[in-house]
Amino acid sequence: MTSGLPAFPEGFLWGVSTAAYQIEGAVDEDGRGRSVWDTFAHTPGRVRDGHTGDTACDHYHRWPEDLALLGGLGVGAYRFSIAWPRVQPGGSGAPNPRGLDFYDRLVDALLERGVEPVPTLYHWDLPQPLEDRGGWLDRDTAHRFAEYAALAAERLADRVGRWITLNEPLVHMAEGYAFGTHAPGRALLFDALPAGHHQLLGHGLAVAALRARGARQVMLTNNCTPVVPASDSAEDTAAAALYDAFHNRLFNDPVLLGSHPDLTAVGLPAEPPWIRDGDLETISAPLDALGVNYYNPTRVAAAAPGTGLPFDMVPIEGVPTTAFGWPVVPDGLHDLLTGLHLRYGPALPPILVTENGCSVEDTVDGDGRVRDTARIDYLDGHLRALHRAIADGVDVRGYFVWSLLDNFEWSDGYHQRFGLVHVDY
Ligand code: IFM
Repeated sequence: MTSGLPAFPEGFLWGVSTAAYQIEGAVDEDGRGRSVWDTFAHTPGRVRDGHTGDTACDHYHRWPEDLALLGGLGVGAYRFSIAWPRVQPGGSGAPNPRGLDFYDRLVDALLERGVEPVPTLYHWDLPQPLEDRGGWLDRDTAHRFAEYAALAAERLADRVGRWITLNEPLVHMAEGYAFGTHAPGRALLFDALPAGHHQLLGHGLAVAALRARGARQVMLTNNCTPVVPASDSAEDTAAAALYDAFHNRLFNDPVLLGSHPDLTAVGLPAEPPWIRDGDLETISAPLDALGVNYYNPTRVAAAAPGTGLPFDMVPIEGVPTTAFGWPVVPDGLHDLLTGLHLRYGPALPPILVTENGCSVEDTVDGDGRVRDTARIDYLDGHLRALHRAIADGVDVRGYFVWSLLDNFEWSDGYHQRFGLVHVDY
């Protein structure tokens, strides 16, 4: 990975990422409440082979070993997520001190190693009692999220400077509420849109709560993809623009521009009733950085009959794919970053690439080692593309690999290995 890589700017932040439900396990310990993922994973047929996060990588118990592995990588930062149901088991009210103690110890141990802790407050593990009251479809969840953010900051902001509010609200809305392939498993198609807006509102309210408690840098992490029309026909081009509006602009425009993309082409209202006066001002509070997760570009054609969707995602031909079947297109990272720079201009804050990586079917050699050539090639290509984007003027300040460890890959269970470190489950 390092041979011949060009030099990155002084102070560039190198890190690795994980998320609570994907690695922690210990779902019944120290007063943790249930989350939507506990419910979903224990519902037959929802997760491949019935896998759950009950034990995951047992990070809740083995975190000192995991931090030793992190130390061995020489990274400057570790992005992890705080499990809301550990901090507020019922999703509201007084904090559970034992839940906060876990992250308190983790933060101290990271700082002792000279590694910057970068917590994400929400990586999809909504406390089940909040889902029972409507989850992210209910506007009140945004207020509950800000209350939880305040509790986390009261305990940790004396040592944690950089905070991420939400991870990939698009993916949570789409997979969790529109298609039902993730928790909480609702399949509402366009009726899921309020779940996206309420997450962004929660983000905006949390920004203020975090800053009031000493957070120095606050960010949101969005999953972004460069969208490529399948042909230059007017139909494919229009479908690609629509897909771009849903995947990228729906979550970047409100935050960076204080506006909402036009989705009237699919019959949605120009002024959606779930967006109330003042919401966009709250949501567009200036950020210290934007977190960008990149995996692959998306090729889009005009709608295919019978899907109920206004666009069709079609394969990108002639490129390698990951074990997940995702196309490997390093240039897509360059195109994404330069595209954001062009689209948002001065409204774009510095960027941290908060996730990038690939799943690989690792094989452990006779000597116990994984010779991870496919992953090394993937990272090498993406780092070169990232470097080119910086050379082209995009202000990127850091890069985090997904993931430190192989872990629970949501509805694919333990089948996709994204880790720099191989886990023998
Ligand atoms: O594992 C996920 C992560 O939780 C969010 N971003 C994408 C990763 C790979 O699918």
